[in-house]
Amino acid sequence: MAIIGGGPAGMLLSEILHRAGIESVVLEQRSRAYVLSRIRAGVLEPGTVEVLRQNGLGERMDREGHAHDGMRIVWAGRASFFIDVKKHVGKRFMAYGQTNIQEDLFAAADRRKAVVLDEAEDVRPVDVASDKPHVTFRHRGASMRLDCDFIAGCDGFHGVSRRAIPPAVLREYEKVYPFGWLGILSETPPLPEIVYANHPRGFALASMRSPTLSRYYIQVPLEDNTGNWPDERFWTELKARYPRELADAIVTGPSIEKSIAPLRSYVAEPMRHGRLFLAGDAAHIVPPTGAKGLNLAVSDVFYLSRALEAFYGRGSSALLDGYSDMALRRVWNSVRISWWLTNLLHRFPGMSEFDQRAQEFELQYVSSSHHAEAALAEQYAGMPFEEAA
Ligand code: RFL
Ligand code: PHB
Repeated sequence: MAIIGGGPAGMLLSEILHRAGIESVVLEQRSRAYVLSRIRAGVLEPGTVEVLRQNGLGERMDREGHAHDGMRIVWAGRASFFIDVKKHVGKRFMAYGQTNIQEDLFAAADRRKAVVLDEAEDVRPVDVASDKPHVTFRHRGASMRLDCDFIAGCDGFHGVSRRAIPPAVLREYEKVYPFGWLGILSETPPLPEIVYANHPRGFALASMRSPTLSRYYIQVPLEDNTGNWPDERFWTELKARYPRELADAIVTGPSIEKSIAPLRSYVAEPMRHGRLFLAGDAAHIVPPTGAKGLNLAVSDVFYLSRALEAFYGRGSSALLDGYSDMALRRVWNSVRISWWLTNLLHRFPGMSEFDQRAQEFELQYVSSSHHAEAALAEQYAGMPFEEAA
């Protein structure tokens, strides 16, 4: 297997395949230090936690991660409400940073002496629709060619793999939102729960990485930049979006990371072309509101590795042939709930009084209906993986 991209999708695929006796080479364009410096996801669905545990990656997560029963939503001037995932789904999810998962994956790869070529340049999947695909690239100044049975495109939204699917075959579905999230990481104790806020000043989110590391986000205009947001201004704005008792409980301190991410929904179909299989952000992007991106990368990799194991173990291509459809069913569930939560919780520029009122009453409904809460809890926890059948 050639795996393009050494983010969580590519490294996890390589790990699971190795455990099944299938060898791979990972080609990553950045340095390891750069990959580890990206601060991203923090919330793991129960299914993701299970996949990591089953593949020998659960030890540190279970020690350092923080299990949660649900998440809280607050909105201007009203009482907050708790979406109880544990009660409705019987499972807990986990706050554990993507950076930690990436470290755990590199450590596991080092232990098995995996071939992970970083700073690989000009990586190109070639002849993906033939029986003899290969990948060309440059590494430490040398031109290289990697012949393989299959190519996994795990190179994120800006990667090259998706572009190897001919335009006549590729269908793209996209929605760009008119705002971004400004996120900060700070060495301060977090609030005990993950709390999403809808406020006239805009959306806010309180999350965590560890008992001493907090992650907060606020909605900002797309054209904004971090230079406009010295720490003091960030904390004042964040607190203004939470009710008094929560604002008072937020512990402030210097930020150790600050960045703005645009929000987008995007799906590429199909996720397979010939011997090329896409997984993770290479095939789809969701706005972070549902905390789904990394979890989808893990479910894609779960389906793809299972299909490859069936191919090499039993000579059956049925799961490889069904990979795109099966992965996309789960992808669209997460795309839909992320879009819905984004609409529910943000203030959109140009929102009419009607839109505003409809949003308020939708929040009212979710907070007062057992059925609405159960539906949100089920989707926040993530739909179960499909059987191989
Ligand atoms: P990645 O992580 O982008 O990794 C792709 C890797 O491919 C490399 N690459 C190439 N390599 C070789 N040749 C090329 N031409 C290449 N082009 C790119 C890149 O350097 C990189 O190392 O994709 P992957 O592995 O699919 O993983 C996806 C996740 O990273 C992403 O979905 C999540 O971070 C999204 N996300 C969240 N997901 C969750 O499940 N829960 C969350 O709480 C959550 N919060 C978030 C998020 C993403 C955020 N940002 C900044 C986008 C919060 C934020 C703010
Ligand atoms: C995070 O902790 O980074 C986080 C939590 C929940 C989200 C998105 C990001 O919906």
